[in-house]
Amino acid sequence: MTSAVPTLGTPVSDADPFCDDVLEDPLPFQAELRATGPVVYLNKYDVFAMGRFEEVQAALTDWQSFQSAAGVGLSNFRKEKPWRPPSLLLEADPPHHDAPRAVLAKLLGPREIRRLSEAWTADAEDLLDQLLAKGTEFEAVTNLASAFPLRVFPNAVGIPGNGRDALLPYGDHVFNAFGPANELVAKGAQRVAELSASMAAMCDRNVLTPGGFGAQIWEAADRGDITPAQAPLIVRSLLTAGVDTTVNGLAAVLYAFAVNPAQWSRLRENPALARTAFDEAVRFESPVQTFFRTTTRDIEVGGTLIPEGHKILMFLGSANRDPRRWENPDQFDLTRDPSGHVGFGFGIHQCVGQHIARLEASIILTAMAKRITSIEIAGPTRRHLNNTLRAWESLPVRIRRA
Ligand code: OVV
Repeated sequence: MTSAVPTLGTPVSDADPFCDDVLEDPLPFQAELRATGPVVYLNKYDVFAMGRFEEVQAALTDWQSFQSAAGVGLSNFRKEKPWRPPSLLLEADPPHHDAPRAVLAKLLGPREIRRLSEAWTADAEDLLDQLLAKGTEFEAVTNLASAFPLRVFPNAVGIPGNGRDALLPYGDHVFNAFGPANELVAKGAQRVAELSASMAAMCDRNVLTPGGFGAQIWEAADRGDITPAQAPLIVRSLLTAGVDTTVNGLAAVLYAFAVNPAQWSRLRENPALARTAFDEAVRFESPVQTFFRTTTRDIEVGGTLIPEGHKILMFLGSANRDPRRWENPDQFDLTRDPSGHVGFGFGIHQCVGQHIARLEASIILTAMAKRITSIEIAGPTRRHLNNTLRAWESLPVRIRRA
């Protein structure tokens, strides 16, 4: 392996941000990273890391110097063959990035998706009524945080019933694969051929329901906005980036409320805070913890010269907890303005599905606020370890009905 010689004076760390202990609880590592410096060289992976808000946001903004086309994981696509055909959005830069991005931005825009509100509200109310009819204690990851997105999102894309089981495990593997080739990746690799085949089948024009996002992506190809070869990969992006993320975003907000009962009261008093609550949870937990970039030139950041062609690991979760940017960053607080967090990224690659995510979250939270006076943790919680996601395996909760 070629190793960069970090500039004299650049702090060096031997820590492994992808080891189980850090994935289980990344906050102590991130506090140390921020304290160590604006840029820290990670020996173990030969990458430069950024943990402070200012530098992370600046790097995300400067896509010309910090490219995505060499991959946004540890693997450098200039040197290593990607394990799957690269995403036309996430793993691309202008100009190639722009047409796929424009197609999705239009389809997933705040006005375009309003038409989904009514049906999704009915779905949320039905799901909650059925769940609460069974009792006041339940496991909230399976029964709520996963159940709601899986009920509404695949239908909105227009994918058939069979194959849906692949969505969460495929997404889990993609997010693992952004990290190093550790045990988590090895475990996912066992099923990857089967899961990739299911995903590809769902992106086929012939199976997509008319009127859904998937069919509309193909119609964009008919218009010539994108090529027919691009269409299935753009559907794949929607299905890859749209499920595990929203599931863990919802799990994050449920957990945050369960351990901050005063904030739940605040939401009950003012359900219009549902959107703020979700963004505050995305800041607080940062379901997507990290992404890499690759330098396209020698560039100086915070006194460190980062050589061209190097991988940079940006800690979105750490930036979202940086006390230089946020007052009491470790508090989940509905009175703060969380806008400006980098939990959805920043700049030209900022999450194109964020309006869908906010719509799902605000609908389920609003329906919950009507029905539930309190929510608390009712047993041992369990994290789901992933190289990129801050995820939950199990959240047993006890609620009180209104
Ligand atoms: C943001 C994100 C995560 C994972 C996959 C993709 C995007 C994709 O475009 O495939």
